[in-house]
Amino acid sequence: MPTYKLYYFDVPARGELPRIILSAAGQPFEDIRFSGQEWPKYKPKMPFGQVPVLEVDGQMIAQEYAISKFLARQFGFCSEDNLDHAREDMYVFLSEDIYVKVEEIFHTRDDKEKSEALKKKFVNETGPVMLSKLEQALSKSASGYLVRGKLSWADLAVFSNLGVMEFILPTESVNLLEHCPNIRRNMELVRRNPNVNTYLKQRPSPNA
Ligand SMILES: N[C@@H](CCC(=O)N[C@@H](CS)C(=O)NCC(=O)O)C(=O)O
Repeated sequence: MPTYKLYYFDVPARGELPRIILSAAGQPFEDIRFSGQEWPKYKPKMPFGQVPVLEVDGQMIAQEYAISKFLARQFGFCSEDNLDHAREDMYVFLSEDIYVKVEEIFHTRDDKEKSEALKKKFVNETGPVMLSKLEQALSKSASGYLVRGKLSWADLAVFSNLGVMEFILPTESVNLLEHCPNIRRNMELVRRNPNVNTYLKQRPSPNA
């Protein structure tokens, strides 16, 4: 049985999808969280000098989506069918596009004017368009899941990436998701998954 260690800062962000996939699988793992002050101690040990990094039996894997796809395959959250697999990826990377916009707003927070302009554009233009595509896809799903009528890494990625949106832009996210009942239902399905729910209850509160 492989052993898993996940290295990331003590915030959700890019470490959260791997943590959620491991948790959804019911797979015990060492959740190695650190502060910005502690980071220089870890950085030289990471393959690309960045995190998240997954250590599997001593092998270090970098890049959030390489880690997440490996874990999704390992634990049955990826379709074997090539076309369904591409459809899962399509939603994973749509949620990543949303993540990137939100991350940009967060990273420019010290430049109030720039950050506010980016936020305004996201809240009024890009965000609603991207969310509407997801909402449209989910409105056709009887099960509430994105692909194959069952939980896949696409649902977990949406939950994780939109969770970051809710964390960075709490008030704006309530308004953005108000008209997206099917996204809210999808996220609720993931939140109520017993393994995910256990993880969420014991997850340390983020210190962004
Ligand atoms: N494309 C990489 C990006 C990794 C990345 O930007 N990691 C940041 C944290 S989100 C990091 O390690 N920053 C510290 C540093 O670069 O020294 C991924 O998806 O994993």
